[in-house]
Amino acid sequence: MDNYKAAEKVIGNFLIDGELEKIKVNTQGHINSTFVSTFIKDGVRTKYTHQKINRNVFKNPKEVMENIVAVTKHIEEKVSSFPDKDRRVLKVIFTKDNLPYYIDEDGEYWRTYIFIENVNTYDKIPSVNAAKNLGKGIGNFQRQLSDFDGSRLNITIPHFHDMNLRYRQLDDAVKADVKGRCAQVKAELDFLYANKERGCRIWDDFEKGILPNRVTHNDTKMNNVLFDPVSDEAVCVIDLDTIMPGTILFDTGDMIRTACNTAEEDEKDLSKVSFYAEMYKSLIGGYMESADSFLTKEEREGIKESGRVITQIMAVRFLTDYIAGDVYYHTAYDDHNLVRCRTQLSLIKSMDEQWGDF
Ligand code: ADP
Ligand code: GN1
Ligand code: MG
Repeated sequence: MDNYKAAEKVIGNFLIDGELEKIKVNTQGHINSTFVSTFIKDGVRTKYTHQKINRNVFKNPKEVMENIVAVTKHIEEKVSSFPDKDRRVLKVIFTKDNLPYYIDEDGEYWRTYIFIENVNTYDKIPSVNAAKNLGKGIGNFQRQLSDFDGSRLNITIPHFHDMNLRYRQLDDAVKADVKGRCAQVKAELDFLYANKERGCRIWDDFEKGILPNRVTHNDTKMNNVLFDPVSDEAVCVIDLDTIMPGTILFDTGDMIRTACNTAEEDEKDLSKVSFYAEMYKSLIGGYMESADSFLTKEEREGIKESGRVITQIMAVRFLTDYIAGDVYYHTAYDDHNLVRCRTQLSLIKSMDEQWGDF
């Protein structure tokens, strides 16, 4: 069934008061199908986010929701004294059957959150102040979860940031070459294979226990963070599907990848893509304000490299998906995954040119 029609049908199963006024589509994420509804009750409008969980990516949506319910409850307690506590954590709306998800007639899993209003999301960092606040927000999020028992979490995507696995998936896609796209991406493949060993080090150090195992978000790209439109404070970290045990370097890496790029993730004009050193300094300054108290020496030493490694893993994953025929990420046009991969590679090259300067 068409996703919009399905959304219209499932919304009534959640515990929402009032009359449905409208439903809009949100296309910002690459994974789930997201809709925003507006309800009116006694003249007051309230918005909700409804998402069809991507079952190709999350094999067990029930376990995803168990994690989210547990983690949001934990954070809710941490932010309970804030005057704006309602926008500092995602609020799951349960179904009339008291479940955090609804299964539709096609077997698809849907969930509903309160839509957090009066916030900004960015695909590209707007200011050094926002960069600083993003760092602070991610550090804060890690701190809020520092006393959450990671063994309670379900593994929603096993080996999510395992670079060795991501290269094996690339190898498999290249061998199958189902769309005959490999000939076109020789330069990208050469670069990625030349950088393989360096890219695997963070995962390997995590597996060896050199990097501590903590509860991490694992998808801290900038548009998964909501900012206050006036102060630019990062008020809420969303998209909690991949919360799992990990190293904090997965999170520092993705915030660096997305906030320290002078262009968007899918910029076609590669001359616009470069590593934004000014943003980096501000981002890490902000991050340290929240995280300085708990980081180990090894974690601190790995932060800069984490930006390169997470950019690399995204390049590998985008290219794998391009070669495999665009089966994982949502794409808006034919070469979208290839464009995304090339942007990541340009960013890495720019990091390499500037890395020595700080
Ligand atoms: P995906 O996994 O597909 O990235 P997300 O959970 O990140 O899905 O949601 C996609 C987008 O929807 C986000 O980038 C954000 O703009 C918006 N969004 C999702 N949930 C909320 C919410 N509760 N309040 C406000 N905006 C939200
Ligand atoms: C996906 O869900 P979204 O769009 O926030 C992906 C991340 C990638 C990101 C690249 C579960 O994030 O791992 O970093 O795209 N999420 C999943 O933009 O694969
Ligand atoms: Mg997202």
